[in-house]
Amino acid sequence: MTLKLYMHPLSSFCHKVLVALYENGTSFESVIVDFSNSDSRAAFFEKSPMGKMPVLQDVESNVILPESSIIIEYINIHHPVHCGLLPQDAGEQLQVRLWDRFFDLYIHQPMQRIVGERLRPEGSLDPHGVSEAHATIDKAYGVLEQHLADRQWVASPTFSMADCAAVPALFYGSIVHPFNDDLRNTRDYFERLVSRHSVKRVIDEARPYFQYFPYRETMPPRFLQG
Ligand SMILES: N[C@@H](CCC(=O)N[C@@H](CS)C(=O)NCC(=O)O)C(=O)O
Repeated sequence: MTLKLYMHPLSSFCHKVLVALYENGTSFESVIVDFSNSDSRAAFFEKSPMGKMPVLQDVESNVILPESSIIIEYINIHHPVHCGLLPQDAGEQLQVRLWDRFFDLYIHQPMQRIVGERLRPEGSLDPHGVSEAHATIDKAYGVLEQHLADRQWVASPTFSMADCAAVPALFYGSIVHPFNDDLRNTRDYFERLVSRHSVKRVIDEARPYFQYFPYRETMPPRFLQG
């Protein structure tokens, strides 16, 4: 198999790339990284010096790439099957990249900050950082709600890389910072996302691992039970 994805089924940034791979119909081998296993960890750090997943390895062309957005762009260029995750038009591409950044920076990373707090030892808690993260997500949900008023997908007429970025940001984001009743467009958009085959498949594959998610007690039963 020419493409290997180093990943973990619970990892939110891996979900973003998995959605893209399933949407595109790309064949790949997944290699599960286990940070608790020293051999798996050491082998992974050789490929990803920052220790962040996902990482894509293209064995045939000897390319190793971290960063979810860059991996999706690489697949779009070098392994297109059904791809359309980045539109042809340069102006539309910018919109896709803009909204991809929006989800990663203003919802996904603050969500990680909130989840990470539950993994910190007693003396290292940072409630101020957590409340800043909640405030950032709150602001971002407001911006998204307005933007989605007349759109089916967030950045282009068809499902794009920006929607791939939206999936884990809103999936885990809605658990740690639920949508309030005013966010109708955002709720409807989220339902459109989770009803796609690619997204259902990612959630199905993650389900056995949801028991390890620090906020599992607030996960909606429909995702826990399938
Ligand atoms: N900017 C990176 C973020 C990747 C990232 O934060 N990955 C998390 C898993 S969702 C990770 O590897 N965390 C391990 C760690 O920080 O030790 C991307 O887009 O791929």
